[in-house]
Amino acid sequence: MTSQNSGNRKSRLPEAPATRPAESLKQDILRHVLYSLGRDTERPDRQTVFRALALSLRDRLVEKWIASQRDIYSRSSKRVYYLSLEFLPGPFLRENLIALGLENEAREALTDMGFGLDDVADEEYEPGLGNGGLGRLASCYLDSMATLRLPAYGYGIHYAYGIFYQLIKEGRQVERADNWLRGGTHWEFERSHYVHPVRFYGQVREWVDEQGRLRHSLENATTVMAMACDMFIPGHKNDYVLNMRLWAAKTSREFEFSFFNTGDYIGAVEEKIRDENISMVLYPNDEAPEGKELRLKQQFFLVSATIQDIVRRFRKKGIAWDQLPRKNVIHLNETHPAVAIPELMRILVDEELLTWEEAWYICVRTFAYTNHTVLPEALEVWPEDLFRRLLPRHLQIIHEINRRFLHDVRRQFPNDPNILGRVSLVHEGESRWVRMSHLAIVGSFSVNGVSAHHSEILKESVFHDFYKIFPERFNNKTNGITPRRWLRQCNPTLAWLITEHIGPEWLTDLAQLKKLEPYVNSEGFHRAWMEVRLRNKHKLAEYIRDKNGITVMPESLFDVHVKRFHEYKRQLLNVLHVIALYNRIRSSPGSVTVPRTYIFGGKAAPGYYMAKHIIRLINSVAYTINTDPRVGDLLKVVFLQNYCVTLAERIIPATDLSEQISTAGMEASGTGNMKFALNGAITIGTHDGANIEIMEHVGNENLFLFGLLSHEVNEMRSQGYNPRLFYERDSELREVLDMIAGGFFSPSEPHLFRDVVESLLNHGDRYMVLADFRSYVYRQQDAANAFMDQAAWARMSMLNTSRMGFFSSDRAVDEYAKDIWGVSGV
Ligand code: GPK
Repeated sequence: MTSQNSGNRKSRLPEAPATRPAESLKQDILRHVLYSLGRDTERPDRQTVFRALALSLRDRLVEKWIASQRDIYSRSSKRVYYLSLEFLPGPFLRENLIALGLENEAREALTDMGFGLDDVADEEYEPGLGNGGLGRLASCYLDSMATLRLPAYGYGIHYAYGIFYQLIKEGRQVERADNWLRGGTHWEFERSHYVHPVRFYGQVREWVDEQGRLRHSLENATTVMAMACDMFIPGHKNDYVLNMRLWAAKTSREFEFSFFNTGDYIGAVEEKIRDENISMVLYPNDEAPEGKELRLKQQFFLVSATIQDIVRRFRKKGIAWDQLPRKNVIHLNETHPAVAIPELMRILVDEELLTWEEAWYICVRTFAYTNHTVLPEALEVWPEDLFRRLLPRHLQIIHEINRRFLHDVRRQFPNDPNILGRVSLVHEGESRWVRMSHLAIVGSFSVNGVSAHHSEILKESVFHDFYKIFPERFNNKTNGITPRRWLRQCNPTLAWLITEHIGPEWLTDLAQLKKLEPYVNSEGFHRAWMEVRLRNKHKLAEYIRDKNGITVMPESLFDVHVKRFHEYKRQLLNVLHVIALYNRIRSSPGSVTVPRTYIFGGKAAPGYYMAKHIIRLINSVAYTINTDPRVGDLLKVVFLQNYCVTLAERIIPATDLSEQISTAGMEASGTGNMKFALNGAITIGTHDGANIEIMEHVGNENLFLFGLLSHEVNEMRSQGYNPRLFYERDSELREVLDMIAGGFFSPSEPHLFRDVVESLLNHGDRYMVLADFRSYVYRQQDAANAFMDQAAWARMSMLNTSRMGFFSSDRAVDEYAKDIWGVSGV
C-alpha cells in the first residue's frame, strides 16, 4: 500500500487493491471514459460506459492477439486464410466477456458505477456485414478456429453500410440505411498507415524481356488503396485471439497529390468518393447475385488486398514458392472470392516469373472451396465483357486455365464431346459468361458441401461432371454453430442449469451434452427445464408487447419461422396453414384446442418482389387474425421487424416449434435449425439439408418431418407437376387460396395478393407449396397434440438439446482442419 493511500483514509473509504479484476476493470473503464472518449467520469451515460467497457476489453484482446501471433510465427505453422465477402458477428460485448472469463467482473464493476450489465450490453449495435446463413457461418467458424487455437485469419470487407435496417410500415418492408459506424468503432483498430494498392481496368501490355520471355503487365490501371481494419476474435478462455481483417477502400496517395496539379479540385474529390465507394455497402441479396460491376469490384478488392497480405507474410520466410501450399491454405467461402485463383496465378507468373505449370501446381494445392447453394439462380456468373473491362489480365488467365483444363477433359472423356460445353469455365451462347463455380472447382484441391444431403446433390447432379473428373476433390463438412453464442450467451439460465448438472466442459466439447440424458427422467430437472423455458417465453412476450403492441400468452405454443425471406424457404406454406387454422376456429369453435403464437421475422432482398409481397401478406393476415374477437387467445400472429443476430438471440431460447420447411433439395444445410434444437425447440421440417442429420441424431420421434423427399420433388417435376390438382382435391386448401385471391386479407385492395396465388396455381408453383400442404397440416396437428402433453414435450425438448452435440462448429472446424486444411492448434 502506498503512503498516499494510507494517508488519505478520511476522505474515502479504503479502496480494494487494484489487482482485483473487477476493480482494475473499473479503473480501465473510467480511464477510457476520460482519456479515450473525453467524457466526465462523474456522470457518464450508458452509451459512454458501453464504449469504455468495449475499449477496456479491446486492450485485453490486443495483448493476447500479439502473443498469439508470436506463437504462430515462432512455430512457423501452416496458416489458414478464410476469405468471405460476409461476416455476421453479432454484438461482441457478451461474447468477449464470456471468452475472457470477465462476465462477473464486468457486472461487479458496472454495479459499482451504478449500471446493470444487461442494460449496458443492450447499447451495442451489431455490425451487419452479412446477409444471413453464409455470413453467420463464417463468424461461428472464426469463433471455433480461435477456440481450437488454429493459426487462422478471417478476411473480409469493412462495409460502411451493412445489411439494411428493416422497418415494417403498414405491413410492408421498408429499408433504411444501416449506419453502423455512426457511434464509432470501439472493437477495431484502423491501420491507416497500412494499405495495399488494388488495380482495376487498364490494358494488358505484352512484351518480351531481355531473357526472351513473354511478359504481361497492366497499363493505365486505376488504383484504389485497401486499408486494414482489424477486429479480434478470442477463443473460449484460452488466451488465444484471432484477427478478422476487414478492408476499407481509400483513395490512392498518388491521386491525392495529383489533383493539386490539375486544378480541378471538386472533380478530384468526386473521383476520391468514387474510389471509396467500393467498400460503401453490402449487397443485400441472398442467393441471387446482383451482377453489378461494383460487386465484382468488391470481390477483387477483397481478394487482391488479401493475397498481397498472404504473399507478404510468406516472403518474410525466404523459402521457395513451391512451399506455399505447405505453409498456407486459402479457403473460399462460396465463389464470391474465387477470383483469388487467377490473382495468385497472375502474381506467380507475371511478377514472380514462375512457369505456368509451376504456378498452377502451387495454386491448385493452395485453394479449397465451400459451396453453399444449389439454386441455379445463385450460381455466380459474370458477363465476359464486364470481366474483360474490369480485370483484363485475369480474364486472359481464366481463358488459359480453361484451355488447358478442356484439353485434359477431352483426353479423359474422348467419347463425350458434350461434356466440354458443360464444364467449360466460360459459358458460350448468345452471350458469354464466366462461371465462377467452375473456376473454383478447377482451381481447388477440395470442394465441399455443407450437409451430407447437399454434398450428395453436388456429386449426383449440380457438379456431376466435375465429380467424374475430380472424384477425390469432393467431400462433405456438415455445418455447425458455436455453443458459446448460441447457448451459453443467448440462453444463460438454460446454460447454467446444464452446467449445474454436467459441469462446464460442454462449452468446448458439445458432445458432453449427452450426459444430460439420464436427467430426462428426473422430475426436478424436468420442472427446472420447463421453468427456464417458460421464463424465456415471458421475456419474449414482453418484447413483443413493447415492439408490436400485441399481447401473447407465454403458455401458448410459440411457433417460430425466422430466416431470410425466399420462396424456397416457404414462409408462404406456413401462412397458408395459419389461415387454415383460422378458418377452423371460425367454422367450428372448439376444433382448435392448442393456443398458438406464430412468430415471423426476416428480411427480403429489396428487389425481390415476391418475397416482399409474402411479408406483406403475413402482416395482413396477422392484422386480420389478431383483431378478430372470435379468435381470442387461440391464435396470434406476430411479425418482428429487423431480424438480425441480436434479435435471434432473443427469439431462439423462447421457441417451442422451429419451422424448417424448405422444398426438399433446396436448403443446402440450414444453421438456424441447429440453433433452435440446441436450445430445446422441436423441429417441424422437411427432409432437407441438415434437418436429415438432426433427425438422425435426435431421433425420428423427437421432431416432425413431413413432405416430399428431394427425389420425389424431381420426379414429380419431370412427370409434369400440376399444382391445380392439389387445389381442386383439397377443399381446405382451396378455401385458403380463394380467400387470399379474393381480397379477404386486403379488403381495401382486393387484388393485392392475387400474384401470390397466381404463382402457385398458374405459374407452376416452383417450390411445390401445394404438393406439401396436406402433409404439413397433418404434421402440424401432430405437433399440437404433442404439445398438449407437456411432460412428453419437455422430454422431447431435453432430448433435442442433449443430442445436438454433433452440430457444434468446433466439430465442423476440426474436420476442416484435419481433412482439408492440414493444420492443428498451436
Ligand atoms: C447460401 F449461397 C448462399 C448464400 O448466398 N447465402 C446463404 O446464406 C446459406 N447461404 C444456405 O442457404 C444455408 O442452407 C446454409 O446453411 C448457409 O448458407 C451456410 O452454409
